[in-house]
Amino acid sequence: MSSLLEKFKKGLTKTREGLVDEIVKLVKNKYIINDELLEQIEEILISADIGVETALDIVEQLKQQVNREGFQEPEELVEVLKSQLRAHLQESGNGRSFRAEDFFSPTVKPFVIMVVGVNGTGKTTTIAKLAKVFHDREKKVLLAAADTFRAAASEQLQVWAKRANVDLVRTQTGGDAAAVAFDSLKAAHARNVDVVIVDTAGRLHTKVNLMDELKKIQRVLGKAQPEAPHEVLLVVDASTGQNVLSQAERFKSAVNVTGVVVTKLDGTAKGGMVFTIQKHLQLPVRFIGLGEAMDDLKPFEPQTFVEALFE
Ligand SMILES: Nc1nc2c(ncn2[C@@H]2O[C@H](COP(=O)(O)OP(=O)(O)OP(=O)(O)O)[C@@H](O)[C@H]2O)c(=O)[nH]1
Ligand SMILES: [Mg+2]
Repeated sequence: MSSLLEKFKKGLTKTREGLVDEIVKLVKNKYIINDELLEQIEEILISADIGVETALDIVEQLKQQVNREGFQEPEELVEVLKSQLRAHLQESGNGRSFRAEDFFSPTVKPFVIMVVGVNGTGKTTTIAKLAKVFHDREKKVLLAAADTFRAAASEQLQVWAKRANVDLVRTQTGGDAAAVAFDSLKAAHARNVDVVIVDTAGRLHTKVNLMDELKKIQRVLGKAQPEAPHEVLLVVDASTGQNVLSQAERFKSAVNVTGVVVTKLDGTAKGGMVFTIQKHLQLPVRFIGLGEAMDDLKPFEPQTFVEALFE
């Protein structure tokens, strides 16, 4: 078995227990496939945060397939469900397949990544994890501590930078976040840096002035280097619930979000969130967080994700 599958399986234990194990338990105790059974499956899907619309969609397709192919045994539904879930993940998310290989071997230099999201979702740790992967691939990385808002934020990033063995540009708390972003790109050009990752302060998506600051950071990066930032990653906590949609819409309208990182999947049974994001946001999930350790951030692979839930 591939190590990625192993990692996904371990990190998705809670979602597997709350979703697939529940459904398997349910169908084992039933003798016929009827509306009641399908409704119960629907409820389980919704409770795993797959989203009402997607859950209804999946159950409708289950129904059609049952009628078409004449399934009799409730247990036969599990395989059908698996292929439905796989199809849903692959069809959505903008249809673009994400190749981590390309992401970690960028052709532009410096490759500029800006990381945004509400408070505490895991932005700074995600940056550290990404920095380590780039560093391990012998890319020269520079981190920009453009979270000048929270006291101790840049110290936190400094600790991570040391651990990942990469450089950092910072200023004092309360300093100008956009200036840090600008300076980091200037430094990157001067120091022949391959990858710049810009950390930003966590902010409530409803705070207009803070969202304006993000716009400014994005604009300033573009001034220091045309086309930058090349990636704007929105980091969301997997346990957020359906509120993730309004969060993401606000961030999308402020900055040019290119992809999503779903963190803390290891801590929740609500990993169905990934389906919600791919379906409703027209944004690809790029990475998922499966724990707090440095190598717990993994590229999102729909196929492996579904496989891990069913094994
Ligand atoms: N279990 C688990 N914890 C995670 C994961 N990602 C981040 N965390 C934890 O979430 C907490 C917050 O992480 P930070 O990286 O500081 O979050 P942040 O978004 O930078 O927070 P602010 O800068 O305050 O907005 C830390 O305790 C992390 O260890 C994950 O995938 N799994
Ligand atoms: Mg942070």
